Amino acid sequence: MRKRSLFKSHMLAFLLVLVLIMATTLGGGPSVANAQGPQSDGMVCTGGPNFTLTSNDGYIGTPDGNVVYMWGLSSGSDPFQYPGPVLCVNEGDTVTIVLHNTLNRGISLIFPGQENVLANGQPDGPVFSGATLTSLAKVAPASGGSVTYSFVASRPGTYLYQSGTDPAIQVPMGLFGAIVVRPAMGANFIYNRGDTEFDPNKEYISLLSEVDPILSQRMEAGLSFNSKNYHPRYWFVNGRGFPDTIAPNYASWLPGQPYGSLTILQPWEATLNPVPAAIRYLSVGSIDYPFHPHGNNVRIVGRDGTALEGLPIETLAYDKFSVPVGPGQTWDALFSWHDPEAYNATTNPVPVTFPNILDMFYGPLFGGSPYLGEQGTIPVGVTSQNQCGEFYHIAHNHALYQITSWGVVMTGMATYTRIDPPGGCP
Ligand SMILES: [Cu+2]
Repeated sequence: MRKRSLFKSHMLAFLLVLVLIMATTLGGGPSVANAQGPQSDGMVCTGGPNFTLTSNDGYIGTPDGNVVYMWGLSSGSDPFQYPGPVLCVNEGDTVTIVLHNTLNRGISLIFPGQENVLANGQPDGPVFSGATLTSLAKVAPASGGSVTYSFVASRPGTYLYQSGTDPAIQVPMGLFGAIVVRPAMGANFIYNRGDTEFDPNKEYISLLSEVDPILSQRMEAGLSFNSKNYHPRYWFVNGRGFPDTIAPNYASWLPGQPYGSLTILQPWEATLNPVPAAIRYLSVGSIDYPFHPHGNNVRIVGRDGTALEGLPIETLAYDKFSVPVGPGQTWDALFSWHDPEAYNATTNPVPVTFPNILDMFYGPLFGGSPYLGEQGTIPVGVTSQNQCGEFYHIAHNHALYQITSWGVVMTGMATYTRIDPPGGCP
């Protein structure tokens, strides 16, 4: 959870007005400003350790203009959402998750990486009908059934929860989410290690997933589906395809897809901004996603709920250009953006001649200037530049056919990183 100072609240109110003006000017497209709601960017925690997850069906919007039928898990009586909420707990908590099932089939939850999971107070495990495996965990029966799962969150890190019943159907249909276990060392660390410290105001998550719209269509129609025919056409970060990924959390035009993934940073600086952001990568996909953060390497400090360390205190953390997030994996990364050249219009100008502004073509996210924190002249026919001369760069899956949406290119599993000038956007 974030703290907001009074000053920041005022700044947010001002930015909100700015966003509304921008949204009006731009015709209501996705806004990227960090100004909507109590937590417009970053990982949204649902606090525990006692949770109720309710399965619902609903619809998501995709960047090609399609609307796709999905299943999802919501907190308590919240409406349908995709993906499920991020469950945040502390190391050592006894976590209780009551699963309420409103779908017309039995479902269950498994918790990869958690040990000694109980279901209704009894050790959980695979369920058989005769010799046939019917579920990997105790089932909440169709149309109103419940199961209470519990476990002790004994190890800090990033984990998945997902359906353990007919998972080849139920996971791609949307029954999954993330669990974050905070270490005893503090909520500004990923693990109980000093070198996993991050800025708690810059905590991000990229939960990667995919959807086969034919599977969805057949589930909506009550038909069977042969998984041999599985063929995903949509790829998502936190349940959205680009450019919806850069819209704020809880964007009003994405009611079933509450989580954005725009990362907002300021340049690393030794005294003013020395602590990196955290980005937690997870995948429920069917193949590896080679996710490329751009702008800098990330520093990998954990994998699958395990700190990268030797004995006794040696770090095994390492820098990575591209993060190949495999099915079911989680990767914990630290990320800073550096400005080594420190180009400045007066003290350190870029040593090339810029093209004439009349020869340039650019969108509303470009500040019109190559210098961080400066805005150029607005050319004829352009109604706005960006907020304060901030930079944007892409962060995306490098399997480029997966930054599409049923063939529409430059959509799908991609998002942006936003670099504000030092001190933030005024
Ligand atoms: Cu790239």
